[in-house]
Amino acid sequence: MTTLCYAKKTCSVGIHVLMEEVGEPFEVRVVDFSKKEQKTPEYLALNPKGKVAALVRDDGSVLTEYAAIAIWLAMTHPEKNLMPTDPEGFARTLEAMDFVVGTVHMLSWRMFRRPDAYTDDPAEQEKLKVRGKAAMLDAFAVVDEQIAGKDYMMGDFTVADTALYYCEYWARDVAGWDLPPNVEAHYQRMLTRPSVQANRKLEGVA
Ligand SMILES: N[C@@H](CCC(=O)N[C@@H](CS)C(=O)NCC(=O)O)C(=O)O
Repeated sequence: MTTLCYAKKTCSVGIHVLMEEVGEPFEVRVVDFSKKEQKTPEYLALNPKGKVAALVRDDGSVLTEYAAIAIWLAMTHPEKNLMPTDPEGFARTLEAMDFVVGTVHMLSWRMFRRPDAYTDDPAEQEKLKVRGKAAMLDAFAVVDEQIAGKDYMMGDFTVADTALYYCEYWARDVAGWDLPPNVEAHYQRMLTRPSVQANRKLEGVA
C-alpha cells in the first residue's frame, strides 16, 4: 500500500488532501519534527533529503518534491481531472502551483518560519521574519488577483488548489494572519471539500 510520509503543519498537508481526492487506499506515516524524526538515519535512508512529503509507492520506490508527487498523482488518476493534459492548460496549472510551492512556501514562509536556517544571529532572524511575512502577503496579493471571479485557481479544481490550501492554512490558522478577500473565499471553498475535512481531522483542527 502507498505510504505518505507526513508531518503536521507542513506542505505534506497539501499532498494528503490530494491523496484523499484520488481516493485510493493509503497509509500515513507521521514524521515527528519535534523529535527531529526527519533527520534520523532510518528516515534519511528512505528520503536522503530529510524532508516531507515523501510517497512510498506500491513498488517500494520513493517519490519526493511537491510538484512531482502532485503531477504523478494527477497523471495516474486521469479520471479525477486534477490537472489539464493539453499543453497550455498543463503549463498554466504548473505555473500556478509552482508559484505557490516555490515562492509563497519556500521563499516567503520559510524566511518567516525558519529564519534559523539562514542565520544564527537573533537580530537578523527577526528581520528575516518581517521580510518573510511581507513577501508572503505580497505573493498572496498576486494570487488574489489571479483568482478573482473564479472558484479555484484555474477555474476548475486542480492540483494547484491543494498547494494554495496548505499555504492558506499556515498563514491563516497557524500564523493568524488575515488573507486577502479572494484568497479567503478560496480557503472557505476548500473547507467544504471532504478531502480537506479529512486532513483537518488528521491535523486535529476539524
Ligand atoms: N522542495 C520540497 C520542499 C519540502 C520541504 O521543505 N518540506 C519541509 C516541510 S514544509 C520539511 O520537510 N522540512 C524539514 C526540515 O527542513 O528539516 C517540496 O517541494 O516538496
